[in-house]
Amino acid sequence: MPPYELGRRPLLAGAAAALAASRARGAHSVDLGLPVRPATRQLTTAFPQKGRMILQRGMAPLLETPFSVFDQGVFTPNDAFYVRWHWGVFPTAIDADTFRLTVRGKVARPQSLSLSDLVRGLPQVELAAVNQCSGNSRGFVQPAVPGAQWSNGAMGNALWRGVRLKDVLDRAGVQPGAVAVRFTGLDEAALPDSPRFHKSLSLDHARDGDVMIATGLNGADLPLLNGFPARLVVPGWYATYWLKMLSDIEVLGAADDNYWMATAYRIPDTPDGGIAPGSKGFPTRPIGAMVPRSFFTNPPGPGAVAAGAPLALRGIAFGGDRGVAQVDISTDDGAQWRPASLGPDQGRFGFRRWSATITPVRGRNVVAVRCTNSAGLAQPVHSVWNPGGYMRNGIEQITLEAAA
Ligand SMILES: Nc1nc2c(c(=O)[nH]1)N[C@H]1C(S)=C(S)[C@@H](COP(=O)(O)O)O[C@H]1N2
Ligand SMILES: [Mo]
Repeated sequence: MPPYELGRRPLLAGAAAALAASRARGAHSVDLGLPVRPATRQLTTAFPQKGRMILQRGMAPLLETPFSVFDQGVFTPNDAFYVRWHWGVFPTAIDADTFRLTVRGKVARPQSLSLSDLVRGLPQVELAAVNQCSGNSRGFVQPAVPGAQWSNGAMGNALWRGVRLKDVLDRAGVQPGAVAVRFTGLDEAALPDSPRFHKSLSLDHARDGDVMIATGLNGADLPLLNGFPARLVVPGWYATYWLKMLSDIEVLGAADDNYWMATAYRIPDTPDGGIAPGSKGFPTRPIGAMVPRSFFTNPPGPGAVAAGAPLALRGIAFGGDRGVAQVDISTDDGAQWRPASLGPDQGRFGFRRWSATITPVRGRNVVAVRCTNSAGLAQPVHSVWNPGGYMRNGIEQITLEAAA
C-alpha cells in the first residue's frame, strides 16, 4: 500500500493503519507499500533494547521504525528508534568503566576521555534533533536505485544529552593549520580490504557549538544499537555524520579523502542535489544539510471518512537544518494551501507536530501536506532523483474515499 507518495493512488488505509491492524493480529510482517518488490518485510522483536521493528536486514542491522510510532508523540521512543550499521562487526557489550574516547592529531593536548570525564567534566547540554538516514524513503524512489529499500521510518526525533564537541576540541587545543575533524567508532569493516567507517566535518562545523557528543537519548543511556556509550549528533545534517560508538576523534591538517567522504554519500553538485535519472560523469559533493519534510501520521482507515463531516488529520514536520516556519494543507491537488496548526516548538532541529481539520467531499479526496522552513525552503512537488536515492522530500499526500 503506497500511502504517502505523491502520485500514487488510491489507498484508503496507510502503512500506519496497516501496521496497527497487523499488530493487532500479532502478524509477523508488514506491507510497506513500496513500488519495489518485495514490498513486505518481517517484523522482529529479536534485537536488544528494541521493541517490534521492521526488519530490513539482520546483520549488519537495518531496523526501521514502524510508522505508527510517529503518531504517538513528538519524540521517538528509544526502543523504537531506527537502527542502521554499515558493518556487522561491533561490540555487543561495552564496559562503561574502561571505555575511552581519544582525541588526537593536530591538537596541543591529546586526550583519552573516560565516560565520567565526558559526563561530569564538561558542561552538559540537551537538544531536540531529528536523526534521519540520507536514504530514508529510498524504497519509493523511481526509477528505483540500489541500497536499503527503506520506507519512511529511517528517521527519529529525540532529546539528545551530552557535551558540545567544541568543548572537547577546546580541551585538546586545536592547533593552527587544522581544517577537518575525523570520527571513528568501535565498529570494524567486515573484510580486511573493506573501508572502516569514518566520517569527517570541517573544523568550523565541528566547532559551531551545536554539534554534540551525546551519551543520552530521551533521558536514558543510548541503546547499544544507537551507539552506546557515545555518539556524534550533527543537528540538521543527515545521520551518516552521526557517528556511533564514537571512540576516536582525529583533527586533520587536510580535507579527509577516506572512502566514506570521497566516494560514498555524495550527491550531484546541483542546487538541490538532484539530477536527471541515468546521468553519468557529473560533479558531486558530500551530502550535508537536510531539507524540510512533513508526513501524515493518522491516515484514516477504510470506511472511516464521511463526506461533509469534519475530519481531523495530524502529522509531523521538520525543517531540515532550520526550524519549521509553516505547514500547509491542500485538498485540491496543490492549487490552494491553507495553514495547519503547529504543536509546541521543541527547537529548530526537532519534529514539530501539526494538525488540521478538513471536510471531505463525496468521492475521492487527495490531501497533501507541505512544510516550509524558516529559510523559506518548501518541499517540492517532485522529489529529486540521484543515484544514491538520497534527500527524498517531495510533498506527501493521502487519498481518501468519502461516502455520502
Ligand atoms: N560507527 C558507526 N556510526 C554510524 C554508522 C555506522 O555504520 N557505524 N552509520 C551511520 C548512518 S549511515 C546512519 S543513518 C546512522 C543511523 O543511526 P541510528 O542507528 O542510531 O539510527 O548512524 C550513522 N553512524
Ligand atoms: Mo544512513
